[in-house]
Amino acid sequence: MGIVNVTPDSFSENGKFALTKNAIRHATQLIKEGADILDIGGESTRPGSIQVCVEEELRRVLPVVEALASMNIPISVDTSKPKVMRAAIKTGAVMINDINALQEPEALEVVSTEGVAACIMHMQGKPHNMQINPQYCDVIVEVKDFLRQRIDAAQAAGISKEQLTIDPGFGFGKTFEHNLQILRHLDYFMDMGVSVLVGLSRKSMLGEITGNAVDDRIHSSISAALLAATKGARILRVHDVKATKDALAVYNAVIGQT
Ligand code: YH5
Repeated sequence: MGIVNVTPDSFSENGKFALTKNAIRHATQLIKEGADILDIGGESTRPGSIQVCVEEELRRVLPVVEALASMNIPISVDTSKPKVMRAAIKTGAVMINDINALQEPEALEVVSTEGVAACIMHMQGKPHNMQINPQYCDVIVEVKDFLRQRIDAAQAAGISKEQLTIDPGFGFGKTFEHNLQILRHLDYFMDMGVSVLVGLSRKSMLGEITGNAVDDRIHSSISAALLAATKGARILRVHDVKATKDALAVYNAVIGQT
């Protein structure tokens, strides 16, 4: 899954048109690099970030979804807002990637009635406060319990397990140690009857390990992606599609599978 940000802080140049144009150009590049899914996001969810309104998120996301819908690649939309979900699906998106695990009123209903795929992610707190003091008794148990509850809620709303993907949410209300523990024990998440998505690409955990700044985390990101894959992750949400695909090709050639 290639990451396509449609947020002003991702680009030095400004203006609404440039934002759309850059996102489409970047998405086209990721398709060339071999992405199997593109994840389009119009709201920054980095630690400390603030929310944008529905209208602004729609202005950012919809033109990009529309341009990519005809390009023969499944489109995921990174949003927590049911109105954005519905509009994006009408425009051609086939997957909802919700860091808020479909907890907004009507989010479950949109996914259920539209029959699209959905990723439900664990987060402790909200983006504006999640990294202030994350605490768990047992991070694995607590993240799993939350995801199990959300799978149950989704099924009760008429969503099948085949539609669902779970994600432990690296960096979302977790300390460095919490993130390490989750990656170390990622195999524990493989017994829930749903596929697992992992987003580690360029995240601060890799910066802490290597001492590298965010634009110099490609190699550590590949290492993390491969570790996650060996432990059973089925979808890797990444910035560097070609490098990740090459690493997976070597792994698959040796270990088998496709
Ligand atoms: C995720 O894990 N993450 S947005 C900080 C970085 C680099 C990257 C400091 N959306 C996830 O990618 N959706 C995001 O450097 C996500 N899983 C799912 N499902 C944060 C991000 C990032 C943050």
